[in-house]
Amino acid sequence: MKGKIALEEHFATEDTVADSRGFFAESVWPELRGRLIDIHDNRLCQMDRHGVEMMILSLNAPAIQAIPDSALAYDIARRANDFLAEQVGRRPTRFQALAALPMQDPELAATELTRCINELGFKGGLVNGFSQVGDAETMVYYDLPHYWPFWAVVERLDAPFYLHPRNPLPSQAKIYEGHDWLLGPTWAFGQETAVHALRLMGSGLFDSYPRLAIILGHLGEGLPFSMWRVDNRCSWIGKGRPGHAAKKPISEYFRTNFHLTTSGNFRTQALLNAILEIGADRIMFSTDWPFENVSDAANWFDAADISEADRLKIGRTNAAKLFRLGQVSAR
Ligand code: GRE
Ligand code: ZN
Repeated sequence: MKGKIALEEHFATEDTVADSRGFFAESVWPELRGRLIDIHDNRLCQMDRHGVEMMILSLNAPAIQAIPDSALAYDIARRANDFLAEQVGRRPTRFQALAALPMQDPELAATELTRCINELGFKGGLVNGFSQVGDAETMVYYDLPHYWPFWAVVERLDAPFYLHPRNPLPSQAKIYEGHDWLLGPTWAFGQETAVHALRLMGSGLFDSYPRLAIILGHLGEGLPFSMWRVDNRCSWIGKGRPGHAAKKPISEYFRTNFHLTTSGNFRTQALLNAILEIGADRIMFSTDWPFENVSDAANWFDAADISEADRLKIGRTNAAKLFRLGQVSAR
């Protein structure tokens, strides 16, 4: 399929590139580093070769979220966003941007998101899971009450918010001890991000801010498979046990406030399950470049056994609508 739009597509600056180093063998680091830093060369070739018209770019992980000092997090986020705005300005029909945000301080995060949307023309934000705040051992999740004014700003700006994975802190990763192979995208990323998303759903956040649009990668970090079971456990069978604070069944928020991408999960069985749970209107093509190959994502997606109507929605039009890309798209 030509004209695909992809939105979990990462780059790095010299400030943040080292954060991606530990995930791959040293032998592939030079290649990966090069891919992260590059915007207009190999990346664009890959896009041209595999029918990706546009990438909506975001910073690598965990980057800003792993900087406990709020002022420094703000500074590095601003520098990354300014750099990204410049790159997008060179080829606005091929690249658009999601903002990196200093979530350590919800007010600064709101200020930076507002600047990125209103002044730099960004299309939303992408945040790498919980933030370390004040010291390296503190984890803060965004369902907490002091984040709600931030969410009010996100809703007012109509800005889609991508909740991207990061690893749990080593002190919280006892379950993976002796099994480092489970860290990162293999398993720990999905587990960490799914729980964070469930915390948002169960907090009642979406009762107060019903127009929020949260995006999850990797076909939903396992959540489509488990939504019925979560609801079932929270209904009659869970009576008398601690309940969540939200008004509706959890799956209603999932179907109403969430969108998924195919990033790093190029499996038709998983896609069909996601279509059945959340609908083809809420799924968008993505690759997860440079950690995954554009060729793998595109070759799978272009031939996947779905209807051509769904391929067009998932490959292009859902993203064009959600991010209001009409005015920047080449066609
Ligand atoms: C990512 O998508 O951010 C990512 C990493 C590290 C390894 C794989 C991966 O940050 O997909
Ligand atoms: Zn990613």
